[in-house]
Amino acid sequence: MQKEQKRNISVTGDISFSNIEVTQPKEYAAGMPAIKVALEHVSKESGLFRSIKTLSRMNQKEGFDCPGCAWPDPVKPSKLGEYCENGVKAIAEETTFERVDRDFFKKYSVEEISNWTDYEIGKSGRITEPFILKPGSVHYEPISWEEAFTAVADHLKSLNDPNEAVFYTSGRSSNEAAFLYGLFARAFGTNNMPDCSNMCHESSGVALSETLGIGKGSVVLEDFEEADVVMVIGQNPGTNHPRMLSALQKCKENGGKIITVNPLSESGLNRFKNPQQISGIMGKGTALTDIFLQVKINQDVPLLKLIMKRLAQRDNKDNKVFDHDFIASKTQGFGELLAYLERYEELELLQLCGVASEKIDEAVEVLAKKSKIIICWAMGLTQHKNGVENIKECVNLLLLKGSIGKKGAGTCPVRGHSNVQGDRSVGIVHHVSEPFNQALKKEFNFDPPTAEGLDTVHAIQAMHSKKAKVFVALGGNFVSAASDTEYTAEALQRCELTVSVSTKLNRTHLTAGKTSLILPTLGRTEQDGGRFVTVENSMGKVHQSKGKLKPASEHLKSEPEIVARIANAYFGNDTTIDWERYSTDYDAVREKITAVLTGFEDYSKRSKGAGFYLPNNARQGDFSKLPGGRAQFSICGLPAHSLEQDEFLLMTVRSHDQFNTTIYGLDDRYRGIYGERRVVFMNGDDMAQHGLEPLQIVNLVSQYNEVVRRAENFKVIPYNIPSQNLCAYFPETNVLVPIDLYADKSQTPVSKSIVVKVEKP
Ligand SMILES: Nc1nc2c(c(=O)[nH]1)N[C@H]1C(S)=C(S)[C@@H](COP(=O)(O)OP(=O)(O)OC[C@H]3O[C@@H](n4cnc5c(=O)[nH]c(N)nc54)[C@H](O)[C@@H]3O)O[C@H]1N2
Ligand SMILES: Nc1nc2c(c(=O)[nH]1)N[C@H]1C(S)=C(S)[C@@H](COP(=O)(O)OP(=O)(O)OC[C@H]3O[C@@H](n4cnc5c(=O)[nH]c(N)nc54)[C@H](O)[C@@H]3O)O[C@H]1N2
Ligand SMILES: [Mo]
Repeated sequence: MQKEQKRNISVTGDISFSNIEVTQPKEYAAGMPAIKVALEHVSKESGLFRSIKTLSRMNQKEGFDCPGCAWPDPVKPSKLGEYCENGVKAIAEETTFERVDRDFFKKYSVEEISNWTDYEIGKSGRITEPFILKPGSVHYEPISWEEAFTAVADHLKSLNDPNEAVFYTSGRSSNEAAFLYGLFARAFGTNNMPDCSNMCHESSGVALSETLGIGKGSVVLEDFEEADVVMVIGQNPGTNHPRMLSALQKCKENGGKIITVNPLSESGLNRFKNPQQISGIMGKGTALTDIFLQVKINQDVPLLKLIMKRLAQRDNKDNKVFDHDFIASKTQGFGELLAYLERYEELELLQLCGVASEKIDEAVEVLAKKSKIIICWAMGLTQHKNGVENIKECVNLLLLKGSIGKKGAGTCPVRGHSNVQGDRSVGIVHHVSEPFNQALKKEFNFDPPTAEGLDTVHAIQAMHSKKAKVFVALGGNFVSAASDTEYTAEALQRCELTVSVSTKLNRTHLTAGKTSLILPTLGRTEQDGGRFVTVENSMGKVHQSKGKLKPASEHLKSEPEIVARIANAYFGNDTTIDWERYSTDYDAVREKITAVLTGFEDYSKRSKGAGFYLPNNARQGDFSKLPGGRAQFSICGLPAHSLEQDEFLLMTVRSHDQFNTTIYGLDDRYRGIYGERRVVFMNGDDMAQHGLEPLQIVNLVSQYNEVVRRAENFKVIPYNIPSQNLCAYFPETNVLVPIDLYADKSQTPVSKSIVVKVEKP
């Protein structure tokens, strides 16, 4: 037999430059330019009239949930529409007229497509029917749905052990699809369910579970109207959760203060012109941030320690800064925390965090007097070696102030994907939960596996060492989202079979296993036989989502149907689960979710309209399940960095024109970058010290344990960023993150503090 040729796939694509234009960063977010840019995107991709019709259904009670971020909808949606510029771009991307069909794959080989940029790959359009890439072949070919399901089933049957399969989930799947998928993985016999959370808010989940007894946030949207102070730490809502700016605006209008902690002064947090209000479009807008603490990358713990030390100094019998009643009745570890804070010198903490002492005093002054505090955070805290402790330190501050379990206060980990929280609630977890397993057993009469499964990082390592052989992805773009791109690509290519349930073409389809299948699915906006699905927003509210548009192709299937039919093909008659029925009867799926999980009573009915909140003990101030029945203060050490003079810490962030690995365009308007993504933001003094001119071309080089990794061709942009800190976009820089560099306990890749050198080519 002839030996199969290895496919020659590029993991970076084209790295040459486009036409860059640089301006000053913008002073405000949204306003007229946001409307203009949003309309340009929809007009180009999917036609203006069709889009306006679509947008009027978005985030409305009978409509569909925005496929962008997970920020909740207000109880009374705006008459001007409840969406933002980046939600509109997400819709434009999904409703595009472009198609990846038979002709496309006949014309372009996977090798050729892999040389395109991610932007060009994504813009090829919606996938129209199932495709297979056969061993040794470089062209995808059409395959019928039946044959595709049989192919997956046959590969799964050929495995020696169910743990040789990996079932990845990205957070856009509905609760129904995710529940069926988790059920299938467990019935098949594995807990290998890595998901995008592992790269995202896993650190939040771990920290919050250990301290407050629930891995989710405690606030609801209305809390922003009552909050005295909102701290926004390590998050860029202007770009990634634009509708959150309206909540911050309300907080300000009601007299609240906003404290921002970030290495960058992000435009969206400076001033907001609300595009849903005439005054926002025409006027000056609302100033948001009152106090900006420009922290150095990953030095939030020293900063928070300083704040708490100074609060402690002010706290005495006559002037109570801390909520001692709350601390005494609801918490554990207060004395230890205070004693621990004593061990640190002010000067050391000041030097580490890089924030001016007076600025910290301003924040302390505000925090001392106020008691309703919300802390919001996202990837700026989670994606570090000490990601879990970053969040525990935020919880410490909230507990000292009694800011948990009451109105206008609490934790707000701002979630990423629109249903990442729901997917986890209904069972996409690689950990084992004994009660969940027992409930599944009772309801479906099989024995769920009891061994811990693989998360993202460990699934990649298992595929790389050929311990795992089949990779199935319910959405997402695994190779570009994960760390160590070259290594991850190799891991996928070593699989016998890779399967992607996808709406659009992406690089993971190219870094394929020996055999690869693309199973095309309906997007959120599209009709699914009159059925609706359900999703959970960032604040734990579950509600329905119902697509309205004609599907991109008549051959698409819904995610629940694809999952159920894979299961059906695998099990045949040998199952106690009615897969056939679940493939189309989502009410029946929801009944099963009700049966195995708490909080989903009367599910189908309650998810209509405004939806319902899932139980949340932290919101109720109930810590009875924690040690001693109390919320836990934590002792957190300092992050360890000792940079050489020529080393930098690099954070990899999102531009204003992308959704994760989906690149909407080449502009990062708020930061003043147009037409180019291969840029690195650098402090002006550092540039002078290293003899670098604006727009000079450099390579970024990381070296961990002797292994050198390189991301080539970046233009240097002088920017307001702390010294020895750098910022560049993901996924271009994921090649720099070693696979084994991840956060303690949560195993989230360290994408926000990579040690690099800047090399002149
Ligand atoms: N339009 C759009 N919306 C999105 C997404 C998208 O790509 N596009 N992605 C979605 C997903 S999955 C997620 S998880 C969220 C991500 O939302 P964000 O977390 O806001 O996304 P990032 O761009 O990673 O931004 C991280 C922010 O943290 C700051 N930061 C980095 N390191 C540190 C640090 O050490 N300390 C502090 N204090 N700040 C730091 C950065 O300067 C930046 O402002 O957004 C979701 N929404
Ligand atoms: N360096 C670095 N790396 C990071 C991050 C970072 O900040 N820095 N952030 C991390 C984070 S927070 C996350 S969440 C991950 C994201 O990781 P993923 O969720 O895996 O990646 P996405 O780019 O969101 O996935 C995009 C693909 O999803 C598919 N898709 C879109 N809509 C649907 C749908 O409705 N159904 C289905 N089945 N498929 C659909 C499309 O084919 C599209 O190409 O990346 C992580 N990686
Ligand atoms: Mo995320």
